[in-house]
Amino acid sequence: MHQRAATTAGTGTRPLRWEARLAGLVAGVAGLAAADLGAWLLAPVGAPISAVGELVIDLLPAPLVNFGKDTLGTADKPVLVAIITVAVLVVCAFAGQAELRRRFGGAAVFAVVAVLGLAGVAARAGAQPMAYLPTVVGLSLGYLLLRTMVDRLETWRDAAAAAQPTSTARRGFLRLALVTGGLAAVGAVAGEVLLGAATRVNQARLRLRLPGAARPAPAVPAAADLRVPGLSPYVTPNADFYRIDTALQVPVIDPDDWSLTIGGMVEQEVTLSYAELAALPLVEHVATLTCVSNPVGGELVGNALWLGYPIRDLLARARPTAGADMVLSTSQDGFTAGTPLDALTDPGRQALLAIGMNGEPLPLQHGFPVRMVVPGLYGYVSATKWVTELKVTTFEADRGYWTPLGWAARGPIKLASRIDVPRRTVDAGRVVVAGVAWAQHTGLAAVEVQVDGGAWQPAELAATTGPDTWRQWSYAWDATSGEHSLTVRATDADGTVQDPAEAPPAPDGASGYHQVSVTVR
Ligand SMILES: Nc1nc2c(c(=O)[nH]1)N[C@H]1C(S)=C(S)[C@@H](COP(=O)(O)O)O[C@H]1N2
Ligand SMILES: [Mo]
Repeated sequence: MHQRAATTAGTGTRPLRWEARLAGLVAGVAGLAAADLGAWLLAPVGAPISAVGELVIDLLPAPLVNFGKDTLGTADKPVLVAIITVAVLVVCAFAGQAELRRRFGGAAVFAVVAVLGLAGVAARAGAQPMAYLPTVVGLSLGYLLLRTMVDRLETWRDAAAAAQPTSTARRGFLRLALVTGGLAAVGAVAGEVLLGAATRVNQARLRLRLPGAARPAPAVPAAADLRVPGLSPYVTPNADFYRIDTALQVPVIDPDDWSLTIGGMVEQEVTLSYAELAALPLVEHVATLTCVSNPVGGELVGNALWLGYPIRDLLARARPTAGADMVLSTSQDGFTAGTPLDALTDPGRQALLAIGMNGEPLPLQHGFPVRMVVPGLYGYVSATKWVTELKVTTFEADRGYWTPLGWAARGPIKLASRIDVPRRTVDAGRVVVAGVAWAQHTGLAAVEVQVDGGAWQPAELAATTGPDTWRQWSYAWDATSGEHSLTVRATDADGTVQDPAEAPPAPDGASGYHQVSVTVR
């Protein structure tokens, strides 16, 4: 460094050390901002600084952690995060200097920072592959910015070395550094705020204790699960439950801030807070949700135990007026669904304002803190997540989000069946063919399997909790070697046989039989 200073001084220039540090600092802030925003978008567990903070807490000796708690109280975490942030930015400033000294010198420093960040993320419970992306993207972006700024610094240095005017190069660098720095600072603040809210609500969710049900669902019969490898479980775990929504970013709603209003064509407007909802006598109900976009044989269907309050009881308080035939539910993010009023007031249908899913508060992406679940109707006309408003109205006056986009105003779920196993190659002999079939709210009477276009053979139907869920089915097939096709069809409890006519999902749900080709060895 002294040598460089001496030689550059000899050519009448300065080493630009502070400028390089500034570039490193700006690049570091930009990288952290990108990582935070990325984490907010993709996976909050992927936020590198707080992940490293947790790792540090884990690694610190307990007395030191307790000392921090005693002296700083609840400020211990923010203080730790601030220390780590400052440390990272100091290292980034040094990376700027290293990059100016030698190309990729800064990249090496950034790589070390990235490895630390990734180690923090890896140490976090439940870090999915997606969680590593924010750190990688953030630091890569940071390095690209650093390289761009150092390019300008080199132009400046070269101009100085050649005893040429440096003012243009200097201005070029400073403008770039200031603009980038300003944007990075705004991004960093935005990232902090958004991520902070997401994390806070996540923690509020984790602290929530679901109230017990006044009317618990009967235990799921063991015979509902045939336990065939590869067959969808009767109850879909939350982590595997399909997700469909129009939200670019999952709405983050603190239960304390949530309320629902029921208005429109009602005699009495009703408002409900989360605490009031949770204190009502709740019911449990197992129901299978299906997306209208699910293609024949598709995966956009899942079964869960829901905990909630019957919507009909809330509507009874509001007293819909004559002529109303639809409830337009609105989500905090603006999504709307139009549900037939009679499906919601029907005493025989458990349409719920749900707060629990499989024994947990709703996961954020499945509508936390409150969503609707209406057995028998596709999600787009019934299952509003993050619901904040119910407007009693008419199909004539109002339309749900998807209807103007070409989807049917009413969306009863179509009778359907799916083959889960086998899907490809099997050994000759006795092969278990198995899958799921659903006719929500009507119930199933039979499932049949056809091999190579032959006669329809009855499959065995597994048990269920009621007509609102799918059912597993299985069929023992004596497979002979060669190529075969397997087809499935269901019959509902009313005796209606599944529609063989192939239709695409739009406008009101796919139809046709699911068929798979299997190679038998
Ligand atoms: N707020 C909101 N709620 C929504 C949607 C949406 O886009 N936004 N999509 C609906 C659709 S199309 C379906 S199929 C279900 C899916 O619920 P899930 O993501 O919990 O599986 O949610 C419904 N509720
Ligand atoms: Mo859907």
